[in-house]
Amino acid sequence: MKYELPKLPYAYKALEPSIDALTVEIHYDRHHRGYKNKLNAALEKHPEFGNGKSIEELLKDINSIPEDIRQAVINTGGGYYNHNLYWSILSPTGEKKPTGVLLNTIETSFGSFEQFKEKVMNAANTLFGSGWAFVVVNKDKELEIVKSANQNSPLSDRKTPILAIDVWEHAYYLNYQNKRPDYVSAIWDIFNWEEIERLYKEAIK
Ligand code: MN3
Repeated sequence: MKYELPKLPYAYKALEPSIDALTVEIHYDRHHRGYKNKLNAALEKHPEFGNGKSIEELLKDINSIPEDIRQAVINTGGGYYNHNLYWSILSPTGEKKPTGVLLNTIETSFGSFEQFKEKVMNAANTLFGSGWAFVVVNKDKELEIVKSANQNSPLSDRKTPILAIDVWEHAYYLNYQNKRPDYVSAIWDIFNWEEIERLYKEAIK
């Protein structure tokens, strides 16, 4: 069984003006598809590890992956999973803010939604090089903001990501060039808080 590219749940241009259509197309159709293809290729050497396991299971138990393909799975499996998450938590029609239980937890943990937003943006803007800023649920079921280099997945650290900002240059460079903070700021207009809250509730079960 091979991992498949999830269908993008909106048109390439749907995330404009926060993310332009060409960036979404190249990011999804070349980068995301590329990770998926390379993950499947790496697992051909040890088919038993891809067989029937979800990508989440694979990344959570990364040390069980044979050493000769482990780094490839960290890179390409992480890339595949992180992008699945990224597209799923973006939406052209989202609310501007979370509601309900997630908003309550954010306010309790970070003081206010604005302070939370500030901290997430700071993580995304200060990550050196290529990587991600994530909001995760840790093993104590608390919210945490983490920076992650390359395609390393928080799942391999026993943390469940519920929100992700890709800060590799391929995620913004066509439109924003070197102005990463402008992209990091604009993405707040297109977060899919309904889906992020669903992931939160799933993670604290
Ligand atoms: Mn990317």
